[in-house]
Amino acid sequence: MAAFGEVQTPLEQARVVVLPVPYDLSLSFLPGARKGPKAILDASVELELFHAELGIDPSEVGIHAAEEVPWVAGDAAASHALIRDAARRYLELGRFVVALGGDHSITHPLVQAHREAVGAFTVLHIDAHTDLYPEWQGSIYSHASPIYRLVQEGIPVVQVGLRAISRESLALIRAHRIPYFPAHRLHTQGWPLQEILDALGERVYITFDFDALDPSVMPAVGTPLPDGLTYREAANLLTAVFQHKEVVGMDFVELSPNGTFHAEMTAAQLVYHAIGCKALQAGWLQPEHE
Ligand SMILES: [Mn+2]
Repeated sequence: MAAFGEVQTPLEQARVVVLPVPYDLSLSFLPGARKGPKAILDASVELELFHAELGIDPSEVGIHAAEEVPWVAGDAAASHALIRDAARRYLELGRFVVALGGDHSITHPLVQAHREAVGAFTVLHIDAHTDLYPEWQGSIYSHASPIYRLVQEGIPVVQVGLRAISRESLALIRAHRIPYFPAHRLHTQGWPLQEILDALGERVYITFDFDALDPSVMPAVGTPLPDGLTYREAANLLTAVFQHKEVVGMDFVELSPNGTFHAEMTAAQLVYHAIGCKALQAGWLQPEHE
């Protein structure tokens, strides 16, 4: 039986559902993100459950690792519908859903499910790439396109950590006035955390592409790029967002295991950190220190 952390909490008693989405049929460069969810779950068993920085044991909220969402070979639309339906099922039960990809295309059906279940929010998109391509290799279901699809649907987006920004993407960012915080700005001018928070609405969905992290800390991604975030920068960003916003859901995508176990541990630790932040924000747990 799969679990996130050492303990599998039954769904009835769990506040958090970790939803594995091993879908990577849209990947353009290096496939392998289908192995991401299992790698994160496997690594999570090694986590220290007490989170000293947060002063809580986030696993005490009750974490249920759900069944993997299946996919339909050769049918991206049908696969995305299965992802949307799986997320909606847990959202309708009032659970906080943490999806593990899988490639970044899964964010579109996940955001759809959250919009239907919990209403409006801003999407905080943390990534090396803009994912603003109208289509890629002929498909709107590509992992290069999910943010474009959200923008087209009028969903507010804030982008953080970008390093690969095409001229076309930049034109789109400007045309739609998307608040964006490229890595070169963060690393030369310092983190404008308040500006990022101000750009977000009161309710936020977080989509975290592991290639937002620097390849030196996160080598196990399909499309690595230098000048990425440190683990601490990513953790601080998540902490700040949870402290000031209501986070309604999140996904962590594009881990493509490559035999470097430390990458999987890093991914599991960051997911666990975010679950802990949610536990504090929701008042599910109280910190043991102040
Ligand atoms: Mn990316």
